[in-house]
Amino acid sequence: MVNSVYRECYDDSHYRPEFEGFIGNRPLEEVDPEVVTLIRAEKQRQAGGLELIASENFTSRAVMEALGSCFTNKYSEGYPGKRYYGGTEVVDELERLVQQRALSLFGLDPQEWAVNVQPYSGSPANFAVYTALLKPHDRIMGLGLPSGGHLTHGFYTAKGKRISATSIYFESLPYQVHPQTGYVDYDRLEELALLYRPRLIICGASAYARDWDYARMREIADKAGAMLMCDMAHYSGLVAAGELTSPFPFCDVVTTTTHKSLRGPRQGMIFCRRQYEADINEAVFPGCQGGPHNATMAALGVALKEAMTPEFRAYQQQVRANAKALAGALQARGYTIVTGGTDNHLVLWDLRPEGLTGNKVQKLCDQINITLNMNAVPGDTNALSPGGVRLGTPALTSRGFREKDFEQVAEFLHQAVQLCLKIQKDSGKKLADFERALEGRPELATLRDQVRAFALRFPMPGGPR
Ligand code: DSN
Repeated sequence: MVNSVYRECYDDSHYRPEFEGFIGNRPLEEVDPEVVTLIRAEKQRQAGGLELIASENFTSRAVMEALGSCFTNKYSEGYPGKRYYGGTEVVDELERLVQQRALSLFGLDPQEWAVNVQPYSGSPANFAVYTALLKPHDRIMGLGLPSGGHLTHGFYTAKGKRISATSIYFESLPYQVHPQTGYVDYDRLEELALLYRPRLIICGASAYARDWDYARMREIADKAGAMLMCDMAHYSGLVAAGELTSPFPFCDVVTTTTHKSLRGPRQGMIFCRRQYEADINEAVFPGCQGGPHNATMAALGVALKEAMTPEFRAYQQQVRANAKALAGALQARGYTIVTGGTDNHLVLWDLRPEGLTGNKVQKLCDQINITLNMNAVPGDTNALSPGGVRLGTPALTSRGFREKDFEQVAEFLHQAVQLCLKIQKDSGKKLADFERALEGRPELATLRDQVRAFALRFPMPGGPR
């Protein structure tokens, strides 16, 4: 029925069919065909390609519908029951519902744990935690960016340039993965932490294919007199499904985005032990943010409900099985996978033994409808021209890909790398020359058609848009 929700706002005696034609009720197709064209183009790009960016996913139609709801109209600075605006009674109910679902998804006792569901995304969530728990220039230690950590964990360049607000406002000494094994070097972290005495240690990463030893992290934090925070943004969906170790028993604070393996809208959440709740809430609002994005919060509520289903648990098991299958299929073709495999949703592929850099493989893959990103691998020195690529399975698993399909994905990647080598042989190693050499190559068009035909055999979640 057309506009049935709209009609539900009125009782029968007040409803007028002409309200449907009111200026604010014109459909998108009529108001902005240009944007519709772009939405269609993006939908076709997503459907006709292989999405391997480890931090991306395809959210559901139900999440999309809540995201496009009237909650977007509402300001609600403050927290349930304590707002700076009128008309917040429904938003209060929504925020409480989302909080309760978030705690219950991760099996947390509300007496012990609180959750803030207002952060706009992962970086603001992390910065709010630092604002709450630290004073400017306090010391922190997170996994270094070249080792797979996130920018907000305190990265600065080899020449000392402070890249993110975290390293501008706080002093940071990043720890690293072991250059040979690729695993987090806990022994070295302990040594450094006992010398550096940070106030906060951060675990969790964006490009690390192994589970974490949180018990060891807690032990180190305790010895060094530090608080322990986990940023589980990449793998919170796997934690929710019990597919990876839960950081909660060991940490003081846990942050996450909600749109990666958790498969919700783009937002962030901060879980904290009750003693930090007041400071963290104050740091989110009014410290770092204004009004929460309520439509996104509604969509997050939907995603959290979906994440409590047996289907979601099966999905996360498949995400891991697919990552293992992908790593195995690449290894079977002779390639090098950092740490020799994966425990989670991602695979870190070291291309240095092939004589390739990740940026070339990324450029070529863009031409053949495979989306991935270049990534530093252990021992890399140049962040702009790193020696590897990062591959993730959450998005394609949401389209129903299974292990055998990832065998085919590995075959396409193998062909891409072989083509890269052939083109690099003609062009030489300079990226600009390589990019020029990509133009008009018939082999690329053939491979792109094959990839597209393969991708289009699978459904896309999310509804028409
Ligand atoms: N940008 C995300 C990623 O790709 O890992 C992390 O925030």
